[in-house]
Amino acid sequence: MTSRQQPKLKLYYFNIVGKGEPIRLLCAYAGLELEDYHFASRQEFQDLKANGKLAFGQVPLLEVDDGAHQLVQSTAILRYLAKLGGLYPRDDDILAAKIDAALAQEADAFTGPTVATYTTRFGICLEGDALQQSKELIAKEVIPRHLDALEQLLNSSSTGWIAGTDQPSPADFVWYVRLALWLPETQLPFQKEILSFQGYPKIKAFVDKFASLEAIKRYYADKKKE
Ligand SMILES: N[C@@H](CCC(=O)N[C@@H](CS)C(=O)NCC(=O)O)C(=O)O
Repeated sequence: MTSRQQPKLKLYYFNIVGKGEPIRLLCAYAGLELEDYHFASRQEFQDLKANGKLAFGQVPLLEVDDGAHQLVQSTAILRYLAKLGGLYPRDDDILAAKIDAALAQEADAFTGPTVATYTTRFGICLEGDALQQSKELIAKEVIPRHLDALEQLLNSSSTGWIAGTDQPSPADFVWYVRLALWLPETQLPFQKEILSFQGYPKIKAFVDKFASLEAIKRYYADKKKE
């Protein structure tokens, strides 16, 4: 898509992977021009919040056409961008529901790790042994259970993409970032077999296939030069 055809897009987020990276990667893959704005400080984010620009007080925020629209919630943003870029079906409700389910499943899978990492944000008072015990349960039981389910899903995909789409869908961008970029950085006590997807050949193939996409390789090569 050329810049003349597409709305003007500006992403506001921190200079971290988090919820911003799937958005950046989807734009890179779909050829959507995106201004990737990083807050210079936490105060700048707090100011944006105080100005009422963030519907739920959270980022990422995608500003469309110089403030004509302010979109929040990363999965809503991803679906919007994927529609612009031809990566989300507009006339196949069943396929769309499968993509949505894979997106929702990612959120379910990573609720535990997210809460255990950012306890106070969620009003959870776990600490000490109780927190450690939770982290171990998440790393040894919860995430492996979700990976088993993802492995099954990929096993039934004829394309190697999670929802069986011909091209990567928003679900693939979200899962890739979680599996390949977020998981290895967490402080949860994962066994090294999990982090290298041993016993999950389809997940390993998915991660490798995604990382080998020309647009994704180019995106990271360009980033290195910055
Ligand atoms: N479900 C939301 C979660 C967004 C979220 O948790 N954003 C964090 C940053 S990664 C945030 O804005 N936190 C508010 C804060 O730090 O005060 C999404 O997917 O966009």
